[in-house]
Amino acid sequence: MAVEPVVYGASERPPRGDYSRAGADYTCPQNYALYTAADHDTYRRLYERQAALVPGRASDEFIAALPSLGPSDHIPRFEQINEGLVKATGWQIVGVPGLIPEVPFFTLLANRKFPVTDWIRTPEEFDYIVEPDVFHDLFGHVPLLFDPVFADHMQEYGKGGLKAHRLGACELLSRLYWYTIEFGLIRQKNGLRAYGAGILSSPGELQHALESTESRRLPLDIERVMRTRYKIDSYQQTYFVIESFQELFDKTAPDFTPIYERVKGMQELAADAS
Ligand code: HBI
Ligand code: FE
Repeated sequence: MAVEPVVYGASERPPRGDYSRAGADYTCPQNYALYTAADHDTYRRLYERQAALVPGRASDEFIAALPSLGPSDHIPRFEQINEGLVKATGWQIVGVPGLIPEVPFFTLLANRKFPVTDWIRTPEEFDYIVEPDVFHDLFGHVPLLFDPVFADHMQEYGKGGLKAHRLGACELLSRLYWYTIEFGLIRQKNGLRAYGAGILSSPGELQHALESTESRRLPLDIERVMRTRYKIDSYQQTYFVIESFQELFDKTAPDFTPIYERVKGMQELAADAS
């Protein structure tokens, strides 16, 4: 069954990836034969650059789990990562042709399946790409799925997303995803660290998020997050900080219905609101 591709955020470009490969749940097997030597080399170079930057900047749990991605000199096979991941937290990664609509996305998360785009950026896009590619998803998102508390949060987020869809609150909930799972910061014993995938997979933002004096860093406040707009193609002007993944799990466990109602009646905040 051919499924409609989806365009994410404000990117005008048509979505990348071959959606004719996707099933009704939008997943597709990792097309390993698709990768060229240049693709494997792009992955190797991206991994090498980020792995040199994450010590002292990424959360302890990320550093501990990074080796679970397996070899760094070529694009790993998803089923090899899954051998360790399923044992660790019951999660598995599944191939997708790219960004997928919110309900299939939330449904996969609610079933402990993380969608990983299976194509990789071109060498010309080495420094920046709008859509998530296999490097962003594997390097940015997958290591923390090995952490039990974070893994539980991700499944609850998926369940919450299906509820938000029923309530017409997906935009509000996507801000929570953006300011935590994509661009979240955590204060740990050795200092401020990044846990958001968008930061961890970006050389520039990994330094900007922790060192920039222009950006503001606020304690995680769900209502404030849901009021705050975000930009998808520039460094964040606001970061939200947690003290532990348990805090993230606890703060996002309650039923958000009353928060959605309150926030809908409030003034939205710009990404750089003080
Ligand atoms: N699809 N493959 C993929 N990966 C994502 O991270 C993703 C998505 N679709 C929608 C989406 N993220 C965001 O809208 C979330 O806030 C739901
Ligand atoms: Fe992402």
